[in-house]
Amino acid sequence: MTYKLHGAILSPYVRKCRAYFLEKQIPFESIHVDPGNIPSDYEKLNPLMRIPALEHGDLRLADSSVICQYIEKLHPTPALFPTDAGDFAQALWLEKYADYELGPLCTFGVFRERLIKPLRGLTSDESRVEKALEKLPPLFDYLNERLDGREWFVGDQISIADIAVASQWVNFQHGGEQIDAARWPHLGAHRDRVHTRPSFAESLAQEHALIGKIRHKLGLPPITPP
Ligand SMILES: N[C@@H](CCC(=O)N[C@@H](CS)C(=O)NCC(=O)O)C(=O)O
Repeated sequence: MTYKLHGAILSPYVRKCRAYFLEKQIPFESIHVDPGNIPSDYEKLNPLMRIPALEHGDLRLADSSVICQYIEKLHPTPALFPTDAGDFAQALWLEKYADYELGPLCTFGVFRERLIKPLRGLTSDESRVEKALEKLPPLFDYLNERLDGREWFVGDQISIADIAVASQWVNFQHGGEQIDAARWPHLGAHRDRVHTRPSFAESLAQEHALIGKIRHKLGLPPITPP
């Protein structure tokens, strides 16, 4: 039974699922769904009309966290959720932190405001971007401290926590921003560690090409990834 992942390449939540499949080396099919133009029958896949959604045989699942946990149950190795109860809870916490604290600022506050809105003919509100950028440093401090002396957020191997956090940095970058690695060195090194893994690197190359075209179309300067 094929896994069918519905969504768009630039979504951090779709990227999280994609990286998850790739880390586990599970074949899957990507089906493009534009979140700004979701077909009405998509409701069967996700009643909230958001991406991603997964189809697996007769099963239809919404939400990136749910999708990743489902995959984990069926393909437990390599483990991307720690087995130790405390580590498991920490990984869930950091995934939630990425999705619901970083996401609204990095993806919706910066990336969507600067790129997606103008692409859809809407006016970008730079004051919203500035507000998001003001709120981010304490979040960077927290994550940077958690990484002090560690390669991965939880345990000694990559987990859902690393994937979820690093996925948000991609949208931040697409929006023309970077984590300042001089101020947050552990976070900068962690970002590079995750983004250079094959589970991110291949699609990042495609994303950068697409972002280059979008930024050009919008008259924005090109970005140089770190
Ligand atoms: N918690 C959800 C968030 C999904 C989400 O917000 N997706 C955005 C795209 S990045 C979306 O579909 N937005 C369309 C909308 O809200 O109308 C998940 O992890 O899957």
